[in-house]
Amino acid sequence: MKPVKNGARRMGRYSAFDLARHGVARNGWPRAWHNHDLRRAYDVVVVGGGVHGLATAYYLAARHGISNVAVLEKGYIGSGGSGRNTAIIRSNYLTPEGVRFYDRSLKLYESLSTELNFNVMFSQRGHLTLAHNDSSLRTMRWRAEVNKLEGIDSEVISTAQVKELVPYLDTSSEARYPVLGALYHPPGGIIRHDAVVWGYARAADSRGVHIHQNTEVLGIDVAGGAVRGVATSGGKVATPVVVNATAGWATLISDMAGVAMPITTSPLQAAVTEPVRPFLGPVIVSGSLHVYLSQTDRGELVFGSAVDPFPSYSMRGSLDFIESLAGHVLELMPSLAKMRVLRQWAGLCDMTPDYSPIMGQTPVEGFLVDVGWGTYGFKAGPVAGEAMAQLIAEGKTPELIAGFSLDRFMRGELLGEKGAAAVGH
Ligand code: PYC
Repeated sequence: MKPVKNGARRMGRYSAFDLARHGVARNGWPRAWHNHDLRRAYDVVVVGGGVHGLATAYYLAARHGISNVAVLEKGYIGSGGSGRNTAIIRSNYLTPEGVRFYDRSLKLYESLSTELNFNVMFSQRGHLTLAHNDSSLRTMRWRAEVNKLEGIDSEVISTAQVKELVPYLDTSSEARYPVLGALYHPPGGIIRHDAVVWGYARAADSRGVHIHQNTEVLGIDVAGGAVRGVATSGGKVATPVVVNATAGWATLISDMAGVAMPITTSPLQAAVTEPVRPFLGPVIVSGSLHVYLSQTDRGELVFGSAVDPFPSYSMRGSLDFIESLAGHVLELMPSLAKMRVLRQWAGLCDMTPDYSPIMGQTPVEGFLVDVGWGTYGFKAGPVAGEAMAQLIAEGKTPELIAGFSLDRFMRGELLGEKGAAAVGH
């Protein structure tokens, strides 16, 4: 394969012959994104090379023609929350602001493979949130009504309908936590999270964005109330705009600009089993049992749980977690008893007081935030990137994120999205 000279060739399709040839060649694949020297100045510096940061950079270049942009990532791209979530996409939230926002993201995900010319493997297999008691059934009905008013496909279904969708689920009345019904959201599903990160990175790179991996931000230079630049492990960079698009390190980066964030950080653990024959259609969530599970295209079962009950920066799995998670999974599907868990991991969740993100401008001119995603970050990547890019390009906060501003905590106008959480917090 000849060296890639321009973005057009890289974005082009490969024939089956190309795929076979690259598959056996040792160094045959062209690089999807490139290494660059750090420029001394950028128009925009995005801190965090996850889906939020990369999407922001991509939309800045693709929609607004702003491509003198650096994405700074202290590890490798997708090594934070973007590679450590359970890749669930849905928009069946509780507040109208949340529903509208996540629905825009879902719509962007639906066309993302075409937009990026990269298969992100979005599988809209439906999403079921089980109700095991009257109060959760009431919350499901409430959510379904808000969803329908916002035009979202979402309804409460009966136990018999749940059984039809998921025959392996124990829906008997003898179950310890009987299933009384569920909130059914057909457009929800799962996606290949690495592909989303790589797709945005490749498309941003081909439009001139510089992606700097292994480049840590050490300080943010603020003078006269405005951002002037960033100090990094690769040297100093001048810039009038810094976007904090990190998770786990959101408070640390914001502190560098002198902006305090009402965020605490807790790990969220997840695990994956060996692959088995496809048997599970929709994503299953049980808030009461603190568990959600789905089957990947490769046949593995992915399980997740509630956030750990204490703040921590640990990204290791614990025995405690896997024991209680396995117990709850078996309460839902006793037939999984012989499956083996292959791996477990944790991602960091930045929790805000109202379970909603903090997005937009801050008291420091040019210092913008896209943080505080709790357990909702991955599914919001495209819309967050789109909105942040619009804010930077037009200098005006888009309506869709106006409710997520930092100053809502001073005004006491909190949003209350806890009832839409997949599991308890
Ligand atoms: O909000 O769907 C969700 C979710 C699942 C796992 C973490 N958050």
